[in-house]
Amino acid sequence: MAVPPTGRERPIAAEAFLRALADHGADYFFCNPGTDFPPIVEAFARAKKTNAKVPRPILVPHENLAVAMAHGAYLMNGRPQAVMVHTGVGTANAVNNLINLSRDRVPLILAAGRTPITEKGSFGSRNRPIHWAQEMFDQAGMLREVVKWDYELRQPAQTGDAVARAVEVAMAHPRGPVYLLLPREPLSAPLAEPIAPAKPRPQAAATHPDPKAVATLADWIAAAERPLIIAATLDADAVPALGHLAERCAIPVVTHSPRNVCLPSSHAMHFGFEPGTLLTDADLVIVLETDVPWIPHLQHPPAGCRVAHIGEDPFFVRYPMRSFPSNLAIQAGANHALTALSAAVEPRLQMAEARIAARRARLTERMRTRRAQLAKDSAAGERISPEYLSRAIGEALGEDAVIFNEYPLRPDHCPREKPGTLFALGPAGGLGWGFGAALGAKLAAPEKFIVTTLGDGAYMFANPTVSHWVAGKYELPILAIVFNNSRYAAVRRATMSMFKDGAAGENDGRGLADLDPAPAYDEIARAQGAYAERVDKPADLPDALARARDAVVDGRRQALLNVITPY
Ligand SMILES: Cc1ncc(C[n+]2csc(CCOP(=O)(O)OP(=O)(O)O)c2C)c(N)n1
Repeated sequence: MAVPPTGRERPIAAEAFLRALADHGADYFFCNPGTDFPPIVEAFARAKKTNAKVPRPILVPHENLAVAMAHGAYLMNGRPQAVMVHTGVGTANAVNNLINLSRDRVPLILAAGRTPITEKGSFGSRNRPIHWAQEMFDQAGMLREVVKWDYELRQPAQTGDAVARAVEVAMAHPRGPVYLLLPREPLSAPLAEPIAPAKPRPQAAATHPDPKAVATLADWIAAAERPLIIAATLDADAVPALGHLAERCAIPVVTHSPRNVCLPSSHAMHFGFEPGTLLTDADLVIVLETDVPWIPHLQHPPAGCRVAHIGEDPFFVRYPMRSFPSNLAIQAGANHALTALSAAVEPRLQMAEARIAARRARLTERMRTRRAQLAKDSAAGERISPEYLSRAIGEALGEDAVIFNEYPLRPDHCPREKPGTLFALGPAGGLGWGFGAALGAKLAAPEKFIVTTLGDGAYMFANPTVSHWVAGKYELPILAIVFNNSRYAAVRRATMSMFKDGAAGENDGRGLADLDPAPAYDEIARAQGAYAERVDKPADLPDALARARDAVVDGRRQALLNVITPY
């Protein structure tokens, strides 16, 4: 049977699926197909003939990269994203970045085929040996912990409702991925009714804070001698609100494990990325959208210091263990919370102006020292240091470049003034994210100059052949900068932190961290059509960065710099 028994005059469920995704705002359909996809292929082919509204299909020959691309696209357009993969095996390949997206609260509809249910007798019944071995007792079981919802389509007529429900749950705050299983039989079944356009369901706005809790925190701010704000990730609309509160009350802000621009680098209260003595001397710490404000094993606020947590989920309820001290929790969108806090604190500041002025003077001095130290740390040396490379990137690429950093960029040395110009690997740290996220961002925001900074390890995790192929195929000119130290420095650091004096330390902690001999990453990229250079000397770096930028921005070519930076 080549076509459903009813023929082509009736739509099949796969057409309703694609149409519903498009109606609910998914612009792209990132996918890596298999034998579960024929109804999808048929639906796209029919849509082409009839001009039906469907997302743009983007074939990505590795699932992990497809999920990373969806993340990058979401960061640019804020809309729900769709990825579809092949049964359980494709799902398994997607789980690493799915964990990243889950912790980063990305509304992804991850769909997967399911091996045909029937062994014979139905349109779509099993017709390959793999259809037996690929069946799982609980395909969603492998990712249920990291999705908010999972569902298997059983009735073709329910397709539109299943997509609507998936999107509704994914977009509800805190956002996150959902999983929809699509067996071949219902997906290829004809529908009794024509496909009706779907109306996106209303989304709830971010919550407002409890006024009583805001008043309490405003009292604490007005009374504090050494307050500190720690932030990790903020929506762009909350950045000015944080800037205002920090400036008005002279509260230093530290971005611990930064995942986006929480405050412009030049802000007078931007005190970098390590809490240090600002934390250990504090009498009030405001933890703003931060899962890990400090590392308790290494440092902590002093006894008696008040700690307040603010966020849409200030308790990080899906983290199995998390025990930071807390005297107050405010569950709210960051923008609403900060705006309310600024308004509440203002009338309380009259009594505190002298204290604030003295603190501001102290902090201004501290900032002077900090900036002088940063300039020293990023000065050119005999070899390219990651600090020097980070500064050169910031200077060469301009303030509008959007950087996706998978670890190596030193944010202290690469100033970012505008919200939305730096994104970093999420808190779960699953490698193989940055290149894909940058490609997805370029797809969704073709007018932007998109850059990814990767360790050589992270570059290999990205499936470079797939990444360069996608960049070429879909004409996504982005710049990849590889911080090539021929090692997993993070693994070596971890070893040294525990066994510096052990046998592993005798080898400088290099066991299982050595990536020598480093492949010629520039040649690999060139073979796939990229503009590429290897850079060894500090003096050559600014011009090499400028040439690569021109290749991307003017030449509209993908580019890669293989920068040799021992660390
Ligand atoms: C999927 C996955 N596997 C392993 C790790 C553990 N890991 C964390 S950092 C790292 C090394 C990264 O190397 P590279 O990108 O070269 O950066 P460097 O550490 O040298 O700065 C590894 C293997 C991980 N985070 N994710």
